[in-house]
Amino acid sequence: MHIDENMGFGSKAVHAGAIDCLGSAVTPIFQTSTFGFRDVDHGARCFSGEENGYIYTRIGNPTITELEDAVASLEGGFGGVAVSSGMAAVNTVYMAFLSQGKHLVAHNSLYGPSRGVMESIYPKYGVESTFVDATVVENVKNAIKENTALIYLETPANPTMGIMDIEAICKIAHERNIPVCVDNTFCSPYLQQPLALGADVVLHSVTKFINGHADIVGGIVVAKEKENYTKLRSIMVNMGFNMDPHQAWLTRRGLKTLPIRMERAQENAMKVAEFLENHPKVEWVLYPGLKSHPQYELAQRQMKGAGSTIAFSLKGGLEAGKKMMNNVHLALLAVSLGGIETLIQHPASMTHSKLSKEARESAGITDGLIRLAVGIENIEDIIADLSNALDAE
Ligand code: LCS
Repeated sequence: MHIDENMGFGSKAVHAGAIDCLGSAVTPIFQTSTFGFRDVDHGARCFSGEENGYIYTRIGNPTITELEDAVASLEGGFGGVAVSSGMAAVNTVYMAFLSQGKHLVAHNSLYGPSRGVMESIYPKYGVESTFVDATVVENVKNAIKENTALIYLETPANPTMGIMDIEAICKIAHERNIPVCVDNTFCSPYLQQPLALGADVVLHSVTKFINGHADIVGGIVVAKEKENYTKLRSIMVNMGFNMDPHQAWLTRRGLKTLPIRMERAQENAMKVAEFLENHPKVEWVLYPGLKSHPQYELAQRQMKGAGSTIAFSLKGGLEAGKKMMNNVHLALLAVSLGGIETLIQHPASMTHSKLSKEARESAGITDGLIRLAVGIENIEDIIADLSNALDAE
């Protein structure tokens, strides 16, 4: 299949990166650890980079290349690097841009471990970090130091749904030659393309929307320019962060239906957000599609849709929230998001429990915050389930 760069998103989601293999409609799973060379000189040329050829699956594999090319095409980047998990993607970026004596500026509410590793592991290697409320552009500017080597955003943020102005932050960063990475997991490239807004690197936990079926864990990093792509690829290969061919194949299959899954999930999420906002037991709701969201205008400008993740809190606080979460039946009480099924979870005791209470509170992750990842089930069933759980005594 010839891919025309001018094709629509849906066509690229289906076809981009496809490898013609004996006419098969779907690229096969190259379930092999190694690849034979024609002769010793061929092997040497593959290793030196003089000739493109597969060597060993940790370094590259056609099934993985297909996924990397597809996501790079959808994000509008030079190239993609698929890795074993979203956290491997985060660490690939941290390790590619940060080293002893360097400093990171990041948003204060990130997926728990994306902040956690910076506070518990990277200081051992001489890397320092400052976490600020990056929904206020001025805060990012004020946190930049002489040794700042990376600005790291996650927008919308997990789990507070804060939204950062990618374009404005990239402008400030680039005036100082600092690269910017955006974790685009909550939007997927269907709703937001950070590279087009100025970011240098974009990453995903493909466990979420890109795969979309809650059956694999994986990650990917896409760089806008070749130089950063090469740096990221080198970390993946040498640290052994590579994805597995079977994992890549499932992810590529899931990606084909991303646009229609996302449309349905966000249509459901909008209705759920309105239901929650009007419910007498609900204290507040944060969803970028609601006018009450503090960065509603920015969301309208920066994102093509509001996505399907909602944060909310009940008037009865943590106890009321626990009762509700213990009484859902259709929704699964489970971490993760971006899949076809509705999931509900409690960040303070689950995804963000390893952060200090102080770090959580300053980032707005209150004990009462509940995160809901809306799936593609029938909306009447989702709302009935939540309504019954809210009414449970
Ligand atoms: N980035 C974001 C924004 C995430 O939400 C997650 C996982 C990761 C990176 C890490 O990806 P993983 O290694 O799990 O593929 N978020 C999860 C969550 O909110 N609940 O469970 C996992």
